[in-house]
Amino acid sequence: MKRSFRYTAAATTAFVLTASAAGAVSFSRADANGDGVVTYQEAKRVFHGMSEVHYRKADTNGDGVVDQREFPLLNNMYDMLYRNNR
Ligand SMILES: [Ca+2]
Ligand SMILES: [Ca+2]
Repeated sequence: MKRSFRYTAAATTAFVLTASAAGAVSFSRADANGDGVVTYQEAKRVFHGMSEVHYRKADTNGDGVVDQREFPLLNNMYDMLYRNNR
């Protein structure tokens, strides 16, 4: 039932809309320990092969971690730089 699953997922995460629709990773999935920020270590687990340089670019306020507001950037970055390069 792939189709109904996709519909439900899209409905629940509709507010995260800035991340591109295809294959976007949810913030809660990326934040493995649930502390509200995604460290580079956590990011690597869901964005396979992402370099730290690119991770840092998504950290727009420069505090060293990616929070929920910055997370769509990380998603988009991964989509643009890694998913299209297959
Ligand atoms: Ca975390
Ligand atoms: Ca940050």
